[in-house]
Amino acid sequence: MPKILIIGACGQIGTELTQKLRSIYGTDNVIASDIRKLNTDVVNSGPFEVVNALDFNQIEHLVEKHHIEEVYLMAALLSATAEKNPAFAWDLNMNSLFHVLNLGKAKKIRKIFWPSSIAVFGPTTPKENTPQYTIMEPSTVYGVSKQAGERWCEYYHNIYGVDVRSIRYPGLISWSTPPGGGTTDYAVDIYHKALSDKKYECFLKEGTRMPMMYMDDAINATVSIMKAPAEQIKIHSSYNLAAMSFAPEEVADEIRKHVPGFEITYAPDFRQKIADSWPASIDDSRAREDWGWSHQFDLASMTKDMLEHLAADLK
Ligand code: AKB
Repeated sequence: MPKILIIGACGQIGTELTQKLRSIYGTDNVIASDIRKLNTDVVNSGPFEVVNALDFNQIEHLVEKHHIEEVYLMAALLSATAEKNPAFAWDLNMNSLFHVLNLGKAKKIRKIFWPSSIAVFGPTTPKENTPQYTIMEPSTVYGVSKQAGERWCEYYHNIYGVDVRSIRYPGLISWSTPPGGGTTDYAVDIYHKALSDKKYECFLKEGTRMPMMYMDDAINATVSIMKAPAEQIKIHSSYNLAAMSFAPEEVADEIRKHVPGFEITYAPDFRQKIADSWPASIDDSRAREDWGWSHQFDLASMTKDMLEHLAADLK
């Protein structure tokens, strides 16, 4: 069993990833860490350490103390928050990555997972069925940091032999963890508001189609790219990954099948410009061919599952 460190374990993906990895590899083999004890489930369900992802010495100390072999670096500022604090977003998103890559280069860890995003694409990228290799001119701080990060991952693999694996996540939707400052967050909020208020004011306008994925699928993809034999990983920047694409009115229509009378209104804000710069759909055939990725949830099955879980939580 590998000894694993998750940095940013209390965030939207980290919370569910921690539980999943603990169920696969054993609680004591998965060390969760974050800047603070932000999530009691994560903190109380196994070993937890407070760590600043910007402090190389702290990360190195944890790696040595727990004999860590694999690191999942989930700490990052997402697209909407990053636009409000560009300097800090660049610092956090890039330097935390360098720290972990440098531990790989020094052979102190064996394998790294680092998340990229559809934000690496920009307004000049083909919008439909966006290919793995295409024009990439991101127009957000977050996208620029993810694209630079991808280049560094590939460089560290090619020059220093670092085993780093990465996925370009679409918008992620989960019933159990709140989103953390992204442009796709409306697709989580809408389900909560459907049950509490029967109406939702969307910060994106009608017709804004974006690639999305249910968290269960995103976690399965993360676990399976990390488990894949090294020779199956042929892309060392980051893999396109897809499950479904929809616009706000399409989720609203699907929700209405379970919550009759649900209403959606639109009040686009600064996030509209970010959404407009991203793809509407993604070609993820390389992930499917190389390491056997396949998704389970579409809009209908995700909506049913989301509403069932959220309704049970309200009782
Ligand atoms: C965001 O909206 O910033 C994220 C992402 C697509 O990477 N969910």
